[in-house]
Amino acid sequence: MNTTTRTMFESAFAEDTYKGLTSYPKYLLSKYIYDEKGDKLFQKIMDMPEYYLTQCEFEILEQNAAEICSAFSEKEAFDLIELGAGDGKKTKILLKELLKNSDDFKYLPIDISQHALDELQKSLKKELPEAKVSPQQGTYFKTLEELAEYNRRKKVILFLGSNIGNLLHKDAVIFLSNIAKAMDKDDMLFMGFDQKKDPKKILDAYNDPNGITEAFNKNLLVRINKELGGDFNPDSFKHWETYDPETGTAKSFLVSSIEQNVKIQKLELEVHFDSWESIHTEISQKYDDSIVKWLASEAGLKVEQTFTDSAGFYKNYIFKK
Ligand code: AVJ
Repeated sequence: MNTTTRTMFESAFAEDTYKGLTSYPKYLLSKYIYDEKGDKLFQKIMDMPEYYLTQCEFEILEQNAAEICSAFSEKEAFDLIELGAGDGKKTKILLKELLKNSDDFKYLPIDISQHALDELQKSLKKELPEAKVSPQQGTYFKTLEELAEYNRRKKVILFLGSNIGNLLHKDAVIFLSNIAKAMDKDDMLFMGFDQKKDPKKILDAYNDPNGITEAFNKNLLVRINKELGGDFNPDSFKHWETYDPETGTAKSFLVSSIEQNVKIQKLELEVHFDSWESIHTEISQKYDDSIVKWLASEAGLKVEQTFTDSAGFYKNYIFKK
């Protein structure tokens, strides 16, 4: 049986896993890392000293909160729409600043997870009770589209954390174009992009000595075992990170250290691994100004303003149509 004759799958996860493990070279999609355990491991990653991205973006927001917020609005009412709510730790810096200036805005976090939205709303009620919050459960683009349709207020869209880095450039352009479609002339997009830097610094961020990133990467195998009846032995795979300074692409792999067969019951599949055969699991793209400018122009957007941290490791850009 191969991918073309197999059409019935119990879920997108099952189908994508089947496709990835029957391809050559093998791959799995990084979006499936994030179940409950994957979310917790990513929280831990953000607390690691090696994972500089979080601290850098935090520093940018703290140091430039006033300037960023004054760019967002010249006293007209607006909606602050965030793609991927998370725990809101970084966004709260901006919310505080906006409240300080008694700007007329409403905060609309969009997330697929109702649980994440509930937690965020609870913490905002406690910490920033004056903020007007209207959580939107759903996928980014569908929700954005709906918001754009019925809403005449100015929109400022936030997409933090260099999450765009999981996309190849052609998909990043599609992603940005979809956002641009929901934007009017005065609307803004505020986004984080991790920058090209010393390759060693990048490799260390994705290969910590405590094995947290390894566990995060291997959570794909753990999840296949749990949800699809797989019998992967995660210990027989090695976490491996590469960075190409020319393209700016960091890649994560799981490499089978032995020749082995893995059964995945619910896919009715047995997967053969040669020794040292790889599974590609994630890309974490790094950028520079010219790549960002090019991506933006392909999507019909223009870079308006740029903010960076003291080390110049990370940048946040404001885009307009
Ligand atoms: C959440 C996609 C921004 O690629 O830096 C962290 C995920 N992977 N460590 C990134 C991740 C390994 C992260 N993003």
